[in-house]
Amino acid sequence: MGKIKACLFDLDGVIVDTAKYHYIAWRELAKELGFDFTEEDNERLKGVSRMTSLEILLEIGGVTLSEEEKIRFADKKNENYRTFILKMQPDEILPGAKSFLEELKTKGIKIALGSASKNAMTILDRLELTYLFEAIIDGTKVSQAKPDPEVFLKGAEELNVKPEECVVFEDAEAGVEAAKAGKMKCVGIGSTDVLGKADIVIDGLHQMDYNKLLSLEN
Ligand code: B16
Ligand code: MG
Repeated sequence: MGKIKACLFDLDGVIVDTAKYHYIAWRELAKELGFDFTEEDNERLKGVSRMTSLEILLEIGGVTLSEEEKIRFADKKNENYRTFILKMQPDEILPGAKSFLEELKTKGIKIALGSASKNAMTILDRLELTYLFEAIIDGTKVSQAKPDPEVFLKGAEELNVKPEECVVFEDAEAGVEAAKAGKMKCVGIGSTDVLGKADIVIDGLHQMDYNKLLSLEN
């Protein structure tokens, strides 16, 4: 690759753990529909869009709904989920995330968000991180879900950099695939078993710094 000019970050699982709030809200919906939804089931929803998440949930419960009902239930889940994220505090930022973003800023590396969430702006505001992002590509701005590279390609475009100059940080397999499909370098956050296609895999952004980033140029 060329010189690294930008870093693109997924939100849930990379900068903050919103999965726990998604889980509570989906579990309540499942309960209302008459079935159990476990934490293990919730793993399947990470990085997946809201409507696809609902489809997976309904498949688990063996429930069929009309399109109209699906929209109503997805809205209901989102309203419940928002009561949690509206109470989020900056101390919920995952370890090392803010200091790494700040370090990138001082080194002149551009920063974008590339998330499936339609609530990304609210979350970044609650965490007081919005000012660090030059571009925010979220679920309201894309038509193709990861593993399609659209979300990251749009991020590169808004930052005015080439895909080859970007490094993506992702916790979901589909996100790693999206980065690779977009010809970007990728740092996986989580386990090598799931994120084996990433260039390197780390436990979290606390294990990342500018020098380690530059080592990806080679
Ligand atoms: P919303 P990411 C994803 O965030 C979550 O991992 C996924 O569980 C959620 O369904 C999706 O956002 C959509 O979220 O309902 O807020 O639009 O990992 O892409 O930052
Ligand atoms: Mg994620």
